[in-house]
Amino acid sequence: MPYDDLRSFLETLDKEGQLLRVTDEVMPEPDIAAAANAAPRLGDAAPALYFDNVKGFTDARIAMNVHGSWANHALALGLPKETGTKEQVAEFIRRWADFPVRPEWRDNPPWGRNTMDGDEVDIFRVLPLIRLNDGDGGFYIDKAAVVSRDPGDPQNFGSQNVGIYRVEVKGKRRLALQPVPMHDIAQHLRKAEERGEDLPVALALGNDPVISIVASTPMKYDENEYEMAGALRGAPAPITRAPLTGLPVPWGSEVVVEGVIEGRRREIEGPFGEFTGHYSGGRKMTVIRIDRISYRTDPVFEHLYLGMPWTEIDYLMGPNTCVPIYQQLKQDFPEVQAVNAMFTHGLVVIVSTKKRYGGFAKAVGMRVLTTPHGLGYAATVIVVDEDVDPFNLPQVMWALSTKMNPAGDLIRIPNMPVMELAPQADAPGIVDKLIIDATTPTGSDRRGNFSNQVKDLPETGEWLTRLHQLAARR
Ligand SMILES: [Mn+2]
Repeated sequence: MPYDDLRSFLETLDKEGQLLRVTDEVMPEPDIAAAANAAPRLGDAAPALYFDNVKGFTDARIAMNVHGSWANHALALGLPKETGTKEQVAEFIRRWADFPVRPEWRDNPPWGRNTMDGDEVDIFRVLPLIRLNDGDGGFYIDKAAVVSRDPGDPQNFGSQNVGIYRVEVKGKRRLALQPVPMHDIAQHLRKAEERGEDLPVALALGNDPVISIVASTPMKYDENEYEMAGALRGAPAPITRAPLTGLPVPWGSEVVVEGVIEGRRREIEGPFGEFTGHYSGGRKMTVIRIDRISYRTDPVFEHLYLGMPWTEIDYLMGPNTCVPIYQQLKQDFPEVQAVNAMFTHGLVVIVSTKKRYGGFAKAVGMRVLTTPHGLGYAATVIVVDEDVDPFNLPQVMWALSTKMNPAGDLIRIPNMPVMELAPQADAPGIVDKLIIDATTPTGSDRRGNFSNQVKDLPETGEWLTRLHQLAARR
């Protein structure tokens, strides 16, 4: 059953025992971020956190860690909370086939009831802002769906974009936003600046959980995120027009912030503790002028802690990073079996594949590096045989231990693009990339001694079932 907004999802999490209400009074800092930092360590069924008794605020409602466990991620997709990681990725792949599903336009969004315009805009009166990591340069908004359109092709629904970017609060009506050059909003901004224009944007906060998933999915430039949300939800995504900019925004959001990225203006933003487990320093970033805020009468501030993995962001961006790379590889290489790009947003990618001929696995590894996401993220690609499960790390380690000979299996490609946040890059944005071929050589590639691989005994599968049954009866 799809959710039309954050609240109905929080209700389901509550019913499923996946929402922990912290009712004791807490300090805004460091308690809320520290609790969200700790929450995923409760394991695969870690709950979301809900705070409404925050010292110094009379009217704060803050939801943290909403996507921060495999159980919550499963519920977001409408799956039973026990659904395993691999099964969730497999189901994601199946639903991807339904793309595109046209959204449903609705009127009277619940966030239309309260507004602030122009000089009366004060974001501090709407959001109970808190800092996340102790070295952050300020308050951040890091889970908003940011909507923009291509200024050269404004009517094209496909090239309209919904993405999550880091946003720093700089003042009552000023924000800073980081557009990574590999992301769609950077292309929109470049076109606007070439025309000497500002870029209108809408930031939707507090959303149906599938909106956050599609907004952080590396889709192709002309693929529309709402049409993917419809495929993942199994029902059209409810959207509406933002009143000032006319941009398509989720109907069910808690808060919608509208304004413009001011063309050709940059100001210092940061530092910010990032998903890489490292801080970015202060850098010159784009500036948003807020012209209007619309919000529900009792808005819930949905926020996300990130830092040393694993945190909520690793669950949020896990399956949705694997699936597009899998789909894109599969178009040219149907031999590809599975892709695990869940580590640090795919800075490492593990691919299992059958091989057509000698050298094939290396070619598959090269292709990963030129997928839209691979260009900016994949720094290391590990390729394994089709009988190795990329989600089973002991199996991957076995392949690395026994199949990989550095003499012929390490391919290093110098001076490749990577997002500037990658800490290992010496000059930010440029890194050497590595393909590790941990597959069994085949065809004309005759290296190594692999003729006698031990196989499972034929009866092992039968015994696994039998042992499960015996163990369950104990
Ligand atoms: Mn896009």
